[in-house]
Amino acid sequence: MKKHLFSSGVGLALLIVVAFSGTASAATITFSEYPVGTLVDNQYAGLGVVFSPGGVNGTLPIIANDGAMPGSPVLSPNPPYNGDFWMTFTSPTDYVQFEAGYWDTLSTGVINVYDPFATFLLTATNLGYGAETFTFQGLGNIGYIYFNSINDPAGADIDNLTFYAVPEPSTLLLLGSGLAGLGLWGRKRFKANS
Ligand SMILES: [Ca+2]
Ligand SMILES: [Ca+2]
Repeated sequence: MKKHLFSSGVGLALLIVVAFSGTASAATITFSEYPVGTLVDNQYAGLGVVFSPGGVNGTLPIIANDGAMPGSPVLSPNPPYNGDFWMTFTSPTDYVQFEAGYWDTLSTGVINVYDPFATFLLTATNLGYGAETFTFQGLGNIGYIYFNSINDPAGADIDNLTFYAVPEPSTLLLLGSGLAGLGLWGRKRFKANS
């Protein structure tokens, strides 16, 4: 009887570890993961983001050197650096942050944010010169971000893309059942001891 309780306790502990690793998953992409010159589409799909051409240049973004950006190499429109591209978040995310630049003129960037159903949420632009950090949160789930630097002199690119995955319903369910099971286990153990 005691052995059975112990093994079920280990099982529950494993369940909970899995659930928490799901809730805490964050990804930061520095674009040093692949060589300069790489055209990027689904290389980062495992982390939850894929890239596709925008409507201006119609080309995939490219990993490029940009000596004006502190974290070079960067992800640039192609050909560098004037153009546009899309980011698609394939797992639900409610927090996205990246650096963008180098901005030579105010308000030339066009950064549009959409939910997973492609409903427009907001548009942002550069409020300063140089490298600027953009953070999108509190908007609900984010599905798509459109980046366009065509109107900035010598263009602009992005770097250090960070996003957090929202726990999926199945993960929450797992966490819930794990906690409920733990409660049951505690009660059983209390009974056994008394
Ligand atoms: Ca970088
Ligand atoms: Ca520029």
